[in-house]
Amino acid sequence: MAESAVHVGSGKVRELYELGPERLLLVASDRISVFDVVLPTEIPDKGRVLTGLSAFWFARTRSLVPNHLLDVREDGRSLECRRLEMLPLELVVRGYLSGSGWRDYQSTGTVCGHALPSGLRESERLPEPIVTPATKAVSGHDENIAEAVAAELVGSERYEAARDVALELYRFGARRAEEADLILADTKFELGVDAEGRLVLADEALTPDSSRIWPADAYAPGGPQPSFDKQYARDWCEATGWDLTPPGPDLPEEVVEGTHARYVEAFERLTGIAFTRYLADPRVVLT
Ligand code: Q0N
Repeated sequence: MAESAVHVGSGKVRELYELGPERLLLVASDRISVFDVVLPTEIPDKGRVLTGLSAFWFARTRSLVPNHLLDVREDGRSLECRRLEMLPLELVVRGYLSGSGWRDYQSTGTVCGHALPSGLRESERLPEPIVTPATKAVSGHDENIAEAVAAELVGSERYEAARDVALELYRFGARRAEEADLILADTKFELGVDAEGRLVLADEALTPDSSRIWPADAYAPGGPQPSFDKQYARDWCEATGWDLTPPGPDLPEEVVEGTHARYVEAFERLTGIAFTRYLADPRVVLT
């Protein structure tokens, strides 16, 4: 008999359920958000791609940092996880200058207190990856904070350990992405603490939804880069003249199909595993 799962939270594209006092079930839907708005059209298999990628990275980074993954379910879109005490911050690692990092740099010459060389262009590779912590602001949007503020939030020893782990994970993912001719421009991690007081990687890890992934062959600093996974959908939405307020437009079949193909391609290039194998047996990513 299926155990009872009580719904305890929703993200834009994921749902969180409680499996008793010690475990959670993280379910990734096929919803897609574009310009921060969830579209009315779903991308088939998107939730499975993201779940499979997350599980793949959790399995391969266990020696760097323990994580919350307990099991992948047969549906391919659900992860059983250990319940943790979450740190009240997100660790964003940036290897390239993009998004809010680029905006901060343009106005202050720094990103979250990191002094950077002058004259950097948008999307340029940074001399070293940097960690820019953020908190969930009341608006629901993330707010960048200085590392000193993050250290006050969780204690400096805990913050420094979390920062070091995030940097190691980014380097691990960026190396693998490079081997797949992809650029992991930046990525976000969420960490928690287990009952024994150990730092544990949680949430999703190194997925297209928690990262900026760019095709390396089109990389051209000096402007924004196309997103490997969402660019078709973004371009199509923009071309409709949509004002970026909800609801977003419906996606036509060819854009759904093109976006689906990019997600599957990202999965296969990063994992080296055929997506059909994942569908047949999701646990294949754990081995
Ligand atoms: C937790 N969030 C924010 C799902 C993800 N292992 C854990 N233990 C306790 N709490 C959480 C986790 C995890 N992961 C993380 N909320 C609770 C991210 N959510 C947003 C909604 O979708």
